[in-house]
Amino acid sequence: MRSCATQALCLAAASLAVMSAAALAQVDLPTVGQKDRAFSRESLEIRAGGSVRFQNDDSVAHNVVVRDPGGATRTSPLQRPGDKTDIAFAAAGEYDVRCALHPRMRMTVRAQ
Ligand SMILES: [Cu+2]
Repeated sequence: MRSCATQALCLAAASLAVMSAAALAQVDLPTVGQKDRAFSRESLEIRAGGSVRFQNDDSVAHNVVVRDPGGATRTSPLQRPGDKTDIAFAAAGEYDVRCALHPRMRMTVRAQ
């Protein structure tokens, strides 16, 4: 037994659900810009398990090197101007975030 009155309504409801999920994913991610060889903020607090979008708004390439609370390091692919990279912060704790190409680019993500 279908809950939709017609197949057309079912399809409309399904596509709306997909669109809103995609829209939420876009809106919900906190974003950190990379511009003038600096991160757009010095620190950011998020929920543990959340992701952060790093967006290269600069005219040069960057990357994102994340040191986890346990000391393990993750390095993103090279980000060319305009590239966006989503990085997950699974465990609660403080993460040191840097760019390997520009040692002065540093910030902290606190997940709780
Ligand atoms: Cu950089």
